[in-house]
Amino acid sequence: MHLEELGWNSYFASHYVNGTPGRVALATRKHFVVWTEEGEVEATASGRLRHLNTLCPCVGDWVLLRGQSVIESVLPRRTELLRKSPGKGVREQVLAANVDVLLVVAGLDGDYNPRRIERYLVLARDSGARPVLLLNKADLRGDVTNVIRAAGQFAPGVPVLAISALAGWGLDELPKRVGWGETAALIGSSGAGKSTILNRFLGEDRQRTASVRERDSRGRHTTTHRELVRMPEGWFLMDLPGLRELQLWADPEQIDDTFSDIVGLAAGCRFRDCSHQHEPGCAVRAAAIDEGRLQSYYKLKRELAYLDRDIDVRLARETKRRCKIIEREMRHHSP
Ligand SMILES: Nc1nc2c(ncn2[C@@H]2O[C@H](COP(=O)(O)OP(=O)(O)O)[C@@H](O)[C@H]2O)c(=O)[nH]1
Ligand SMILES: [Mg+2]
Ligand SMILES: [Zn+2]
Repeated sequence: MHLEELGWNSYFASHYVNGTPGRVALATRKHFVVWTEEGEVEATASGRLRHLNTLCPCVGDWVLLRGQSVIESVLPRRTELLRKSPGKGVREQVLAANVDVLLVVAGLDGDYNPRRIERYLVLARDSGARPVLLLNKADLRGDVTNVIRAAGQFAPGVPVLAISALAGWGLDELPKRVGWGETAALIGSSGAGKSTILNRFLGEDRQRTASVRERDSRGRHTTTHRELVRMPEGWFLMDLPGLRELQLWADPEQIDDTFSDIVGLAAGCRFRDCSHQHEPGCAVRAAAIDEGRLQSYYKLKRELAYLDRDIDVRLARETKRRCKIIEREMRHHSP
């Protein structure tokens, strides 16, 4: 298989040094499945790489292999899906690399929540991928046209598709959004229907996919790992399962793209620092922006501002610690 068929392009070529280029199709803590021109190989990370914890290979990455099975380096990523690592501490977690189209899946059932979708859209925008909103379980709703129209309000500029993965309709539109050699990833709350969508694309015919490693008793693809799956049309699909919480790790500026309607209106407020609460001449109030959406905008802004501050505090602490170590070592070595 040619590298281009795996998504290789001039960007990655410009960073090529030496070794065998390959794409990480599946990553666990220590083992990697890598696709190369010669085929699929099982690889491990080199000792050097394992000690640089920032550049741990993840699914979607382009890597350079030494010999047949040692990952020597990770090529710079074109896009990077990040979230704040769950639990205590201020740390980022890379969910996937080099995703071109991020499919934000939301189920049109009792769990439907525009505020959560906004959160995923901020992540998408920050990653550099193109977002597409998939409103799944449309079979449960009679008023799909209205739902799509409403989604257009809180997801300005984002293509919205209503689909039913269960009934199998609406999905034909999807491959048209993803170019040849491009990679799409499914993201969204548990239960939204991501696995059902992936199964639809895999179809009954198991030959459709290059690698299906895990199947449950009913023969369905069950994703426990994030894994690249190649579609016969030449694009890639990846499920990002198991995100029980999505804490953002993004540049606060990135919020503005997701809330471009509010930002656009705010330019017309009388006061430059308008809080859009009770000020006279407030264009945001005048436009009667949905209150929930406005609050969501503030909440995400605050969240990322706090994150920024925490990162600064942590960096300061880390720098201080390093300086102390260096000072101590210098004292140690001075005659
Ligand atoms: N009514 C309806 N149910 C669906 C649809 N897609 C998925 N489901 C159901 O929603 C549940 C969760 O689906 P799953 O694909 O496992 O969600 P995931 O957690 O996002 O992977 C399952 O019971 C599916 O059968 C759909 O289009 N319509
Ligand atoms: Mg799933
Ligand atoms: Zn205002």
